[in-house]
Amino acid sequence: MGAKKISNDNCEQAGFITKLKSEGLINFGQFFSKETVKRWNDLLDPLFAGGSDEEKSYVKIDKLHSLGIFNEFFNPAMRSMMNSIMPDPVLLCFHVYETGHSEKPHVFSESFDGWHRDVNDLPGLSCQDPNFISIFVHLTDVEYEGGAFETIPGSFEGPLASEQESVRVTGEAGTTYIWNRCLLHKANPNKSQRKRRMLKISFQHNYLQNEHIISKPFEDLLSVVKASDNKDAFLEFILGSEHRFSPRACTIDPYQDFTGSYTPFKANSSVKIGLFNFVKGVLFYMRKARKMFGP
Ligand SMILES: O=C(O)CCC(=O)C(=O)O
Ligand SMILES: [Fe+2]
Repeated sequence: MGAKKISNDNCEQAGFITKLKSEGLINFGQFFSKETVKRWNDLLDPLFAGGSDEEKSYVKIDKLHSLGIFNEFFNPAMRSMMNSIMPDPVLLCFHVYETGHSEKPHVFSESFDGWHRDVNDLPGLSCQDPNFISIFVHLTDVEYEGGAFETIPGSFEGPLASEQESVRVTGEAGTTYIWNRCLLHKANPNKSQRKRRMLKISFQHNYLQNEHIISKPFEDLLSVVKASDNKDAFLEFILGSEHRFSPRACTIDPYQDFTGSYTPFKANSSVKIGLFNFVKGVLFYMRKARKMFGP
């Protein structure tokens, strides 16, 4: 796929974008049919079998691909919905997880009762714009006390305050919604006896730093998809095929040749890194490399 120019044109044509910008949350209802969800669950059941009632467990992207769920998820409606949000979506998460009975939220339970934002500081980007998106698909019915995801519409910035109105997303299996990861949100404790099974995907612009897309599971899957007989440029792109040069690869076309005049700077200094900062830098990259390539 060639370089694409980043533009908001397709965003403006899609009616739900205005709502997504103001509230940060859109419910698409039964995006996937009951039959589809049942088929996916039949494939997933054996992989989730066993484990205690409290346990949290995952089926990861490679497995979901080999089961056919990955390809089926990206149906034409899903592709056009994602492309309406941004022209250059790249994944950072695609997995199914189950959360069992618990008195505490399964993430960030130590902070403000589980309330958190996934992304805070976006130099140069507006939090309200849909730059960091997650899609959730309930694979089990989720009731109010069944570990429902909760968020505060419009809470892109500013502190958490008591009495703010929030939405707990309940709904039958197949319920699909998208939300801006800059919103304040939490996972409620699952007080029911049923495990909550959720399909989660997250995506963001190709040009943004993305450590996930350069991790082994994603890179391995990109190779598999590239080797497939059915060439699929969309799947290759969302798996980072254009993200190859650095974590900050940019696919924006140059506007035009710059013709204005400028004065080159003359070197008048040099970089000096003290031993302390050098060692700190080395340790930082060693830790990062271990995280990326380690066991
Ligand atoms: O599992 C949930 O309901 C929410 C988890 C969460 O905080 C997230 O996916 O960012
Ligand atoms: Fe989160």
